[in-house]
Amino acid sequence: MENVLLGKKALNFILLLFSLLIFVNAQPKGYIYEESKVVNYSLPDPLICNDGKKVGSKNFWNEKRRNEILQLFKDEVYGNSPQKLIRTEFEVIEKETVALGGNATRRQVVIKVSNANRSLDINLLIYSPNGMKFPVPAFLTINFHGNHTVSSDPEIKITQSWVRNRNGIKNNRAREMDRGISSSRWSINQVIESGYAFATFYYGDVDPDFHDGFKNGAHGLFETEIRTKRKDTDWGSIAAWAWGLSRCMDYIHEDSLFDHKQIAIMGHSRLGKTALWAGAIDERFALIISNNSGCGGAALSRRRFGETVKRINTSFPHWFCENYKKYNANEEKCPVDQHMLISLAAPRPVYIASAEGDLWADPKGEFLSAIGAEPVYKLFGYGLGVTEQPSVNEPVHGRIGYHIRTGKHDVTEYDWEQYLKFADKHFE
Ligand code: GTR
Repeated sequence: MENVLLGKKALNFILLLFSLLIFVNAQPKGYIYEESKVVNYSLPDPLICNDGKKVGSKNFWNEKRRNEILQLFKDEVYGNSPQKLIRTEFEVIEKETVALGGNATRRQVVIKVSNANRSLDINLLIYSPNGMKFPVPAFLTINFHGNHTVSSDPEIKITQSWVRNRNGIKNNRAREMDRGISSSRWSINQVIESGYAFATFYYGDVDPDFHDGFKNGAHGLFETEIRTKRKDTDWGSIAAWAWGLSRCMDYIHEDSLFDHKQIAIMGHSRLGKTALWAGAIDERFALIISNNSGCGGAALSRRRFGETVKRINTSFPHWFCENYKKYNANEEKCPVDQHMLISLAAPRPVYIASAEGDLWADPKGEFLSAIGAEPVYKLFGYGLGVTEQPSVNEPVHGRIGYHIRTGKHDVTEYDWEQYLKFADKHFE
């Protein structure tokens, strides 16, 4: 018996070593993955104004400091999105009251945004729970590969927008055979069963994710402006995707299906960065969820743990504004760090989710951002509820929610279970 137990232990140990090896190799080389190698840094104080005044009340925060921080993020990190009001039309192009085995009603809506002779179509897919009293709260999400990939439902329209060449796609066109390939990331049935509507759109409808000098997508829509040269403070792609979330919210506000005061937004990875920025600039979003958003999202940049500002600006030169490149290997000169992005969500509930195997996104740095944002939440009488990073799979659901789960960079059923509990708790 003892031998069997010993054998089992040895096997588990070998398996652990093996998965550690795979995991270590999966992270790009030459970056920091150990806490002992993190440089000393000090964070800018979200409660000290540009003129040195200390914020002591929520009114002072709302009237002065919040705007200062927001403007710093616009000018130095994500860029300023156009304020111009342009024409937005909505058309429900399809509706089926017996979807997802009868539990839901499906709607597909085209949001057409026009400026002069240019226009852009955002395709919003909505499932709403059947047999519920309306209006209902909802999760508005942004997806990576097209609406047809979030579920195997054969009626979902296939995107006509540019898609990444991956898994055998060669011509940047979406394929019929990819229906449902990302469904493990979207617990749509659980969302519906919990009494929420689920809405999603494809990020490539808003801005194709490659650097074309800001000609296509939402940037291209504003090309007709007199401006010929982009400014260093102009919006990048993350700001464009966030702008797309706001255009979907414009539609949601017109539709009596939705409880307009209970709309949560959620995104993963680069789209988790997007969800945080959208929540900062558009206060209509009542709850904000960042899944494994990492560098330029929830993680503190000054730690230089995993992905760095220099690396992200080099791999993805179109995501942020030009000014952000000033902070390549120079993070301490940036007037903001990402805890201040989280603070812009206050006093709304915000959730930061990390994964143990996602060192590239710096789970500890994501947690420390939550801690760094807490003084702002405290002005409103709210907090996170812990002072140390919780153990894996031990979520905390204060007004700031946080968990680190086992597993890799991904969205899982476990993540969705937490988001649903968190929304249940905070959407009374
Ligand atoms: C990675 C990038 C991350 C994260 C991720 C994703 O390549 O380094 O910042 O955004 O992509 O969006 O999947």
